Amino acid sequence: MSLTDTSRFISLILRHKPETIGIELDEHGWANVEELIAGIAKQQEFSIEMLEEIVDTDNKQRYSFNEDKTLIRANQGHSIPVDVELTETTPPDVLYHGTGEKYVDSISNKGLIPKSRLYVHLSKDIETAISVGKRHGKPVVYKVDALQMNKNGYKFYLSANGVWLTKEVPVNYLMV
Ligand code: HQG
Repeated sequence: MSLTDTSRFISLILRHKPETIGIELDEHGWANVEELIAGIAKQQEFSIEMLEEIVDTDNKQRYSFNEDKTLIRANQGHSIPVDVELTETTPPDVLYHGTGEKYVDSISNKGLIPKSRLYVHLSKDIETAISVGKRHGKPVVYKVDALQMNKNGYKFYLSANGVWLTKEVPVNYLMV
């Protein structure tokens, strides 16, 4: 497995299914580093050096170690209910959400919902939103009126790796 494939596997473990390798996350989403390495090493060659390289070089900086590197967690993107101690942050006036054309009808009815994840993911620039949208087919980018949402009491969080998160975006704050 390439490091990129292994990084995807780590995403699956740390965001969605730690049970795949028989480990658990704590309430803040932390996995024990030794357990993670031992669990992955049952399926493929794996070491602390490889894990460090993945964390350092990940193109979206998806993972963080704690200070003494005994614990590791994903910075965002979870489907399992963990509290990664996100900081509530005032958003820029406009944020972007990239999606696939196939979801547009449903989004026009229900607005943006987190579906399987804990939050709706928003980007600060259009380019990032386009690449997120491409994961779902022909990309469509919505502009989100974050200024007005924030004024109306919706909370926004900025993850450790720069992804903007909010619980939902009702239709009236969306512009194509
Ligand atoms: C769509 C990647 C129908 C939503 C990215 C999205 C991101 C609706 C899809 C992160 C809907 C869920 C998250 C509604 C929203 N009806 N569809 N009412 N509301 N949707 O993968 O935002 O590489 O769970 O638009 O970079 O695509 O994994 O969310 O298209 O930051 O680190 O439902 O995942 O990061 O898809 O991506 P996802 P996402 P990583």
